[in-house]
Amino acid sequence: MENRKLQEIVSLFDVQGTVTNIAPLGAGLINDTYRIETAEKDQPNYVMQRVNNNVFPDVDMVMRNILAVTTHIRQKLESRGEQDIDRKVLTFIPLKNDKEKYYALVNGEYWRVMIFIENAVTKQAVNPESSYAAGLAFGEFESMLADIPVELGETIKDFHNMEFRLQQLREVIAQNPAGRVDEPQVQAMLKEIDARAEEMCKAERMGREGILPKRVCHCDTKVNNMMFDQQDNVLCVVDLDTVMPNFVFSDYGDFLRTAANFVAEDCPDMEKVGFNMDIYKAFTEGYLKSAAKFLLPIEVENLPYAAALFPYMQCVRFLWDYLSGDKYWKCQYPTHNFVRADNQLHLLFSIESHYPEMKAFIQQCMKK
Ligand code: GN1
Ligand code: MG
Repeated sequence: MENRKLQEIVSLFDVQGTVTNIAPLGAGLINDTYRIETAEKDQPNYVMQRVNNNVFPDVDMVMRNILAVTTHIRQKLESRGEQDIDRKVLTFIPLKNDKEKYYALVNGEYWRVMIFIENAVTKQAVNPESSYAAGLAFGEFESMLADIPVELGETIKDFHNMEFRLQQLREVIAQNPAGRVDEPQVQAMLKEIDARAEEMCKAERMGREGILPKRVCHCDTKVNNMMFDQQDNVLCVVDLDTVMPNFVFSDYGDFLRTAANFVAEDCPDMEKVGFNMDIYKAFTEGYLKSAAKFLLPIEVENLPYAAALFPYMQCVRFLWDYLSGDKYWKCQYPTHNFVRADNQLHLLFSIESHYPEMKAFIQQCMKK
């Protein structure tokens, strides 16, 4: 996008200092992100983002959620006497002419600005040490938000609702818009999906029975949604658009889905797909260290289920997109979505084979 236009948009926000440079930042697939540099040494640099309104239909709700969450975390950090708070929680900047408003609507596009966290890095992959740190950080994030005084909105409706995702799949099977339903590999995959459908929807059932609560969760707990300092300590959790009430399984399960697979989620070599128990153990230990104090027994007991649920759900979602004709995820080749779905199914197989070991490890952590 043109620099002049970006300059105009930044100028709507209450930023301090003189803007000297604007350059694209990162490689996010959903939002467009820019780094805003200011001249003065004692003024912060900023990050400016265009929020993807197709994925997030209610940007006002997204920003209300984010403000509630960052304000609450900031208060917690202050009351604990933490130093360097601007690097430990995101700081959003209001508009110049409306200090209550944290986004600008310009020509139908939604923009927001936050302080750039200096000397921080993101990671694309974890080792057991950073996985432990990530577990601690996401558990701590949920723990700090356990007593948030406002009810957050659901920024993507039914985002991690397994019953809904299966319903979507059934609908696309009935319509068969891409003519792919009868492919033998699709039919074989559907058998595997059906065999587990009942079990995999148990979170929704427990929710209805009133025995499983929803809590404020991050809902996109990827490794690369955390900022680390130069010493590998987690500074803060970022990418807060999907923060919403959900079962805790979301954060635990989706992290492991992305971090504990030996290969990328679209690796076509299914023999290489598998669940890395070292990452699993390190993450689980960190997570339980900060989360055990508020988790209910039913939540702890079902963590292995959560680890299986997310590859299963992602398999269903990728297959749904494959059968829809690849409308949601960008594809590099015609069977890309099917390969992704197959990869997730193989990850699930591997997780299932580790169930007893996973359960034993959780019990061991809970005794500490
Ligand atoms: C999408 O764009 P990205 O990678 O952050 C998706 C996640 C999926 C993921 C699978 C809003 O996330 O739920 O797990 O792709 N986000 C949305 O690659 O649908
Ligand atoms: Mg991200």
